Amino acid sequence: MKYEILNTEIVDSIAIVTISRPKAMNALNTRFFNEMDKLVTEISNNKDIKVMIITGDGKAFVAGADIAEMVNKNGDEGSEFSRLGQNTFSSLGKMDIPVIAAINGFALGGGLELAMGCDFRFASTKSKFGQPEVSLGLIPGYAGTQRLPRLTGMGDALYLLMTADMIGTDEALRIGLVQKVFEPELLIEETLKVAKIIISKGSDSIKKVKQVVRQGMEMSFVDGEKLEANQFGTLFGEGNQGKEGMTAFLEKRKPQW
Ligand code: CO8
Repeated sequence: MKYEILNTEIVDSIAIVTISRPKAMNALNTRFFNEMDKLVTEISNNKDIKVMIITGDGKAFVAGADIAEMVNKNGDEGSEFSRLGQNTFSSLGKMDIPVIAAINGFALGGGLELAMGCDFRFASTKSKFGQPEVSLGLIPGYAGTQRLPRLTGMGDALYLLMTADMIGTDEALRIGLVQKVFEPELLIEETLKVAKIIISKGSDSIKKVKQVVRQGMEMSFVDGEKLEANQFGTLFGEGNQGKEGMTAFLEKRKPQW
């Protein structure tokens, strides 16, 4: 597939994916979802790529689902479009590598839902966040009703979902929606720095942290503990990264992963 909306640049084993439909504020259409599905498969199959960063072109990260594409859909088509986006955003959480949102501007509706599907979020000081669906007579359809309360707690989530309030970075930091904020010109540079720190760690540990946290969020605490203990054990023993990491510490040298 030829990518029209997604531009990918590889920098030091890091895929920087830029959503580029700036005239429509990078609004998410069917083409975007088809491209993102293909790209997730490609990146997952490329063992040289260790981190994926998603950002936007222009003054928006993503200003939501494409309203012009949605307006004439019937109920079944609306549900289908919802499931398409839910599956695409869930696939980011199933990738072995970390996926970081570098939010460069408006992250509204489906745009905030995309960012919430990533493992964590950095933002430029110019960013604005919101779930404006109720202003359109809609509700979020790409799992925003599920991810937002899990990230911020129910009160802040219901406040944002019911009021359609558009918040800035101070408030987004306060409620835990984003983890770090940078000046716009430093956003990608600083995100790359963090990506490189992650790459310097044991890759098996990073993969398992993601799996155990994400799967654990879907199960009971006790089942999550069992999952953790099982996965913890897989890192021990000859040939495993835990063995090398601990041995390197005791030998006062850097681990050779
Ligand atoms: N869809 C389609 N086009 C859009 C969208 C969008 N979400 N957002 C902006 N655009 C277009 C505008 O229509 C405009 O096009 P044109 O130049 O042809 O008139 C162009 O982008 C530039 O936008 P503005 O002129 O409005 O730019 P401003 O700087 O004045 O405002 C805003 C920027 C604040 C981002 C404003 O564009 C805005 O409010 N956009 C809509 C935000 C919104 O409501 N998003 C939620 C959409 S609904 C959603 O995401 C639901 C997700 C779940 C779907 C489930 C599937 C069924």
